[in-house]
Amino acid sequence: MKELSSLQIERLKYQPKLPSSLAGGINSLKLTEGNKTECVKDAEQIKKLFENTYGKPVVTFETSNTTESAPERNIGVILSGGQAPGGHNVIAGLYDALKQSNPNNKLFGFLGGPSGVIDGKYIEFSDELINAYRNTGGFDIIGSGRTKLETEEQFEKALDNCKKLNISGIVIIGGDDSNTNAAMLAEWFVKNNANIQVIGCPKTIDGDLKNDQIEISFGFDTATKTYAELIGNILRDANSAKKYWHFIKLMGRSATHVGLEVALQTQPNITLISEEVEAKNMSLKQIVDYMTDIIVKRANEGKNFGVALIPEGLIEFIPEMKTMIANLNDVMSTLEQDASYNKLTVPADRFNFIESRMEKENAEVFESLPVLIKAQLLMDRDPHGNVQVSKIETEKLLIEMIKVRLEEIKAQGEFMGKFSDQCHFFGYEGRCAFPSNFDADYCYSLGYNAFALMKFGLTGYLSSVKNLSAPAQEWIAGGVPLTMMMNMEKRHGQFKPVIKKALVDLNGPAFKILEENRQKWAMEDKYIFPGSIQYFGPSNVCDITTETLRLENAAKRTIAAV
Ligand code: FBP
Repeated sequence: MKELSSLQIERLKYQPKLPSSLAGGINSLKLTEGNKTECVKDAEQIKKLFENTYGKPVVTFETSNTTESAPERNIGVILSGGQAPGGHNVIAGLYDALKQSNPNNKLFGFLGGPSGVIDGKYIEFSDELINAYRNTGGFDIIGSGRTKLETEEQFEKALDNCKKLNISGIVIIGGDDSNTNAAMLAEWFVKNNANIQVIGCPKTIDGDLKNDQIEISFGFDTATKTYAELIGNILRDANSAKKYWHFIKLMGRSATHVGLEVALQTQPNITLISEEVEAKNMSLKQIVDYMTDIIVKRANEGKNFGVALIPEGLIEFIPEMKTMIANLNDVMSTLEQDASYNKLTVPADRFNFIESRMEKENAEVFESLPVLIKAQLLMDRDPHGNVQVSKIETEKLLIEMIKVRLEEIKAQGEFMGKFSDQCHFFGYEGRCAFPSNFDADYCYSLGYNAFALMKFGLTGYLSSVKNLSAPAQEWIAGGVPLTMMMNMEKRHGQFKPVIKKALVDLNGPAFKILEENRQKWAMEDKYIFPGSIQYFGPSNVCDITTETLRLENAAKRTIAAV
């Protein structure tokens, strides 16, 4: 019986590339400090909440000519939130740096996400375990979870468990919510003289943890390449059979970075961008009209087929829905304790009860939705207070509304075609793929660099590796204070400090390409078929990163040159 596939065997042997500033060795580094930093918004409140970790400088590493010996230390690591390709390589990079620094150092992995450090569930990594997971997808080496770290009791338990293991640093690998956890924990440890550093690593396939300092979150490259391959295959199927409209919902939570990137890679007929819907104040009816118009025009040219990309978080960006969901969240945050609500078992009674507590206009919007969508909107929020958009079937809502609209147009004699739909949801398919060479290298560098930040005594920082559209050797390694990315937002009905999500920039070069071309792509079938991720072969096939990053970095270079 075979235990590993040929690809698994070959990927285990891959040696990820490091930036040359780190490649000289972990004990031969020099740190340069930049200017002090400010948070993105709500500075007064954030400063007060992060008295000890606020305002630190951005830092960068260079190779130094001297080599220093390093004292022995134990470090913990947590994988947090949704899976993203490359997580295992962050741990491998961290492990290699730590062992290079001092072979007696130990790395502990907390199991099942942040709850592992609270409950004291952990494993100690060995060479054998790490070697079995190098360059693999998934988070299964220690598992992940979405527990929010915020209470005094949780922090105390975390401290106790770290003390038992003599841990002096924790690396939290996560997205915006998980790195908010990292910032909270870092601040609490300093305030309580715990002598435990906390460093975050930017993970999420959603691509929404980025800013001037963080060019891309890891996993975005591999996930979008995986979806682009699948969409390319569907485009070819649609173009071969010529009988279906494929509606593809794409993961990405609130932001549409995933949708935009795969649209640039595949050029489908329709791509909805949530951020544009919000900016243009488009109602659900206007979105339906926009899509129907393209379906009718194509049908009138004999093309009863096409592919439409729908962002997972669309519903939260349609203005009337957004206001309604905010109101619904407030109402729902009071329901747990409400005996008269909790005794209701029939969905319709629950809907009526909730509507009676909502503001009139919002209640009307909620009331107008199909039962399926209403029920999906009432599902539990995640521990960070987010609506679980992956469970809301927006694509089905749109299809139902488009069918009604097509009937109306047919009655007026302006639509003679057919509309036959197929629904897909691409999300989980991409989150655990074998990391692309880019993600394998980037993640390994992030992990290695996280230990470098610890070596210099920093805490409350996010591991940062920049200049990512250049070859790996030219990447710039350093760190960014987590508080720099924070602002106050309403969660579970209360204002909390959180890392601000980066949404699609409608003035950015990636969106501009979509905007300039989408009319042509809607009608002329300029499909691109990217094929599957390649790991072995020419560098221009295997090592390239996303279109979004390429375009954004090219634009930055142009601005810098002026
Ligand atoms: P993170 O923000 O934790 O990286 O998770 C991203 C994501 O994959 C979203 O795109 C999606 O909405 C969500 O996780 C799904 O969550 P779950 O894995 O709990 O179903």
